[in-house]
Amino acid sequence: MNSSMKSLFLVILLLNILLVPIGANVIGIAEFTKHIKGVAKFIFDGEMKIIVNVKDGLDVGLVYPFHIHEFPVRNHNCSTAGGHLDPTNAAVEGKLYMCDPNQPKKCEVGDLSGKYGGLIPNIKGHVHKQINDPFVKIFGSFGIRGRSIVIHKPDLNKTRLDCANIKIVHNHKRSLTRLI
Ligand SMILES: [Cu+2]
Repeated sequence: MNSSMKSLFLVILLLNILLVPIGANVIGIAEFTKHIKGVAKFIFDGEMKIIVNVKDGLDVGLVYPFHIHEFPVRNHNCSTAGGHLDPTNAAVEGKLYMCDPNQPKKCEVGDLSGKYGGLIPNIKGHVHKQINDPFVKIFGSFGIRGRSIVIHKPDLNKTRLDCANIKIVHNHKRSLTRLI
């Protein structure tokens, strides 16, 4: 092995040491690309941490509802995402559903803005919101796998402004095997 190869190996080793701890627990990513430029990251550290970053597409002065929806989005059509993720049947058909943020357990699991408030753009139109949610899981009926995120307009019709599928990040085996 010549010296340039040795130094290359050293760089790769260093990069591994530096990068693995930072990204190790990111287990899901949803990227908004159509009307909104932004990303939602899911990090599992005993509890689900959800980080939403929006760079463009939201108006200052409005509060945008957002949820985990039951189905993945097909053909960029947000109506294919179905309803909110609600494995506990918190919303009963024919009854008015209201989420009390003081009793998040009684809310729909996917009702993130009901439990923790909507997305509020700052003066630049950017959003950085971080949530710790004890109910959202990775797999199964409470899981993010195979789901999507929908950001709604704050109007009466709850228009679906944009949506993105949650992709499970498979290259972080260490954090995944620990959880299964
Ligand atoms: Cu929704």
